Amino acid sequence: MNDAKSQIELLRTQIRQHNHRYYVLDDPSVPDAEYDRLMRALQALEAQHPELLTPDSPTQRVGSQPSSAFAEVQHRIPMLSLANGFNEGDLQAFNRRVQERLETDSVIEYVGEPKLDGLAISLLYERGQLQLAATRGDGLRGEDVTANIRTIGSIPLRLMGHDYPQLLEVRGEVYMPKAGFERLNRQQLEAGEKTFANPRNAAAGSLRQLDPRITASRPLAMYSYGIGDMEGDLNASTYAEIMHKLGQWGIRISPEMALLKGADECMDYFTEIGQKRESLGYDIDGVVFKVNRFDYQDKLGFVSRAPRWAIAQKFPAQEEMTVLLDIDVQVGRTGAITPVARLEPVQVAGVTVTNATLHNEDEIRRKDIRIGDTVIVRRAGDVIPQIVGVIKDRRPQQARLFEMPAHCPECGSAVVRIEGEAVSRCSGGLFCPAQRKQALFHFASRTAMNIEGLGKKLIDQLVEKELVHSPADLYQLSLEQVTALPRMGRKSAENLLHELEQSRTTSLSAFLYALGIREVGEATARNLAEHFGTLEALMAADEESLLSVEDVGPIVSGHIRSFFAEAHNREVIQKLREAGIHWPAVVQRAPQNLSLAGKSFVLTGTLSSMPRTEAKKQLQALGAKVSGSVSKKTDFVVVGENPGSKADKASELGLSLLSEADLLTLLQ
Ligand code: I6G
Repeated sequence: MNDAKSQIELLRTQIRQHNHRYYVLDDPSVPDAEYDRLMRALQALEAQHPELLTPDSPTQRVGSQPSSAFAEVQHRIPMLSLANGFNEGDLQAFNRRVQERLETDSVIEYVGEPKLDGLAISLLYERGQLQLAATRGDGLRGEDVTANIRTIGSIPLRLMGHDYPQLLEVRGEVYMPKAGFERLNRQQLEAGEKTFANPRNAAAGSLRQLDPRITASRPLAMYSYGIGDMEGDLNASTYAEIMHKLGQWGIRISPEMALLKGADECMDYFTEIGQKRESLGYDIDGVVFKVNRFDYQDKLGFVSRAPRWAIAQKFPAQEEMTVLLDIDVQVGRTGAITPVARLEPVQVAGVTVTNATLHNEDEIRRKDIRIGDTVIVRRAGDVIPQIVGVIKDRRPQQARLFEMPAHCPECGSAVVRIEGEAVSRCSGGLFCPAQRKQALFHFASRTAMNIEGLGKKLIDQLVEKELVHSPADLYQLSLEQVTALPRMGRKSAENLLHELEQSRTTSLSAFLYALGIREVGEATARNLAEHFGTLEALMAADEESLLSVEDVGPIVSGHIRSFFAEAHNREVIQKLREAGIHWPAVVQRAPQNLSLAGKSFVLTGTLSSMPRTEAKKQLQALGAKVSGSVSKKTDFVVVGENPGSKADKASELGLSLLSEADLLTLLQ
């Protein structure tokens, strides 16, 4: 019995340590299989000795049954809100107010942290055990979501160490990482369930589930931003010290937290976090600055339920409302017809947005978007603006449903939708000028034939004047023809012909990519070139040999075969080669001789010893495959400084993470 007790305690300690490394430090210490073994051993022992079961056991995260409602919780100390700042003036004014109230001219020390776009939460620990978790609610009363919060891996059921106060209320923000959000929405779509408009809604919806088993299946996480009530000794005189202690007790705190002197350093930090925003792996809507010293915080006090010692400096909103004026369609390179929303112009994150992609017909139906609706537009970083939802209350009576046109608006060919595919396509192929223009634009792009100066406008003119029908025609253009184009000087025409001349020397992989075969991106083109060595061998390849190429499955092999089976495509290739397009012989590698053959890598974050492109080249030279996205097939993720969401995803999938030092050892 005593033996079982100590064995159970040992297993619990080990599992808690692994949880801490995995969820809190983002630094897994054992493979998933080992973790699962420990968990199963603990479950088995607890089943044999139910009298030894305790609520803080790592096996007890999903213990409770669905409830019919959440109980109300009165907060021991109100959960306040924060004053907002929207520009540098607001931040400078905040700093001046702080100095004036403190009657000092000295530089004030602040702590800066990203402000997560999630839900505020209060966690009550008594003698180190998690007793109660409540949402913010109206700040005075929230909802008891303890059963759900217990399912979140990054929230400890029991604090680490011994020097924590008897009673400690930890406050923080529960959020859903962007990678987890994308995955959840994909799963929801596949299951025919409703998708979430953004990670915040997904986090809120997941936390307010009456069945904790559903919450347990959702990728939620938490960062703490301070404490509420407390009984016992804390021995801290600054916010930074408290946050450090919380970290030691196993609570997750932001790795971006920084000590800053005065408003100018705060402003620099705000700019820095703004630049990092897209790569953080979770949504943030600003930066919070807090006066670090507690004696100063006490002296500053509160005004209308917000502390005078803190400010939330906001980024420009990424979501705004506007009216959907109409839906047009655009024809892409492969004939895909994409509905595009025409919007009443609206400023989103500092840019005027007039169009947004609507992806496909199903997406419009699923979101129940109608022409005339008031919609929510989201623009994040470089991402094309999206319509995330409709405000149904504002739907006018005359709002209309969208209908996919039966004929291509560019060439009049029939629009077809293959069963099982979400995309509708123009059946006009390269007879459709829109497809031709897009194909030429792709052919000329930097990572394809790299024909500088051959942009969209020039391609439009060449196609409309019927000078160019296929990429091969580009190489037949004369100086007179190009000079005669509107707004084209002799010098520019000469430059274009020079660029075309230069592009005649290329590589097999760039040429394959330039052909624009469906779903053959740069990496697949490279794999095909290395595998087959010559264009002739690839053109003659049967399905079996295509399937043996890395990254090529039945769909891609089907696209490749039907591309080369098309007489018109073979003719264009022939003409291109006659026009002098050539490449050096491809050195086919013997993968079995290479130390990293068959291993797949993903690089994330900044490397200090070399650019990522160089690391990629060196890994590929050793036979490794370097991919841009993390999946179950990834063997190693190399994590540099300030890694992006790929590192989060890799941790979630339990993949092996390598540091830059590990990478250098491998390359040597
Ligand atoms: O809602 C919040 C987000 C982040 C906060 C907060 C915070 O600090 C990083 N801090 C306080 C003090 C409050 N709300 C009230």
